[in-house]
Amino acid sequence: MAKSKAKISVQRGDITIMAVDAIVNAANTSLLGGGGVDGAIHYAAGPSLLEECRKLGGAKTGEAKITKGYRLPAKYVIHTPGPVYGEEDWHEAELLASCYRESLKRANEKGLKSIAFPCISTGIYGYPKKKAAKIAVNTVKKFLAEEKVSVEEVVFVVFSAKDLNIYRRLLN
Ligand code: AR6
Repeated sequence: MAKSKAKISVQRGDITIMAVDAIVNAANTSLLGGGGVDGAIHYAAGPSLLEECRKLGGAKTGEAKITKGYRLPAKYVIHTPGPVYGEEDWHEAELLASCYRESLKRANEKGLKSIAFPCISTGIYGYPKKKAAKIAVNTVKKFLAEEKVSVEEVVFVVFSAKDLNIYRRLLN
């Protein structure tokens, strides 16, 4: 039975402008920035974000670590390195699910209420969009139903029209 009445939605746009408690960053294991959404988040947050990230000592694929949001409207950034599609010895799905689960755990530990996710691993890391979206939606729903959660709102922030359609279908 679902314990949570959290609202899950999708919206198209730039995750860096989201005024939520935490935005999730599709990072790499160095946690020291990169291209794609990672680059956009570091650019918008300013150099203090990188300074804090340097102290984290990286993260393994599927883990998640939290920092402040600095100049972002979001209070926190949760950094999670997604799997590189085709290079994780068939553990891609498991690792991608772990990214969503671990990110929600970090949000919960701080008692956060709202969190926005990008489509982790579906850009530079090549994860097929539909497969990734199914994992994202199922993992979030399962987490919200099983765990005692502070999170009340989850937003999937997609960049492409294709992802918007995929998520709309999965959430309806
Ligand atoms: N807001 C929301 N979504 C975005 C934004 C944005 N501002 N910019 C891109 N996306 P990617 P990955 C979408 O490549 O595949 C970095 O170099 C994008 O369209 O950012 O997990 C890291 O440092 C796609 O749907 O992340 C790693 O080295 C999704 O975000 C590597 O890329 C993820 O694309 C991680 O690759």
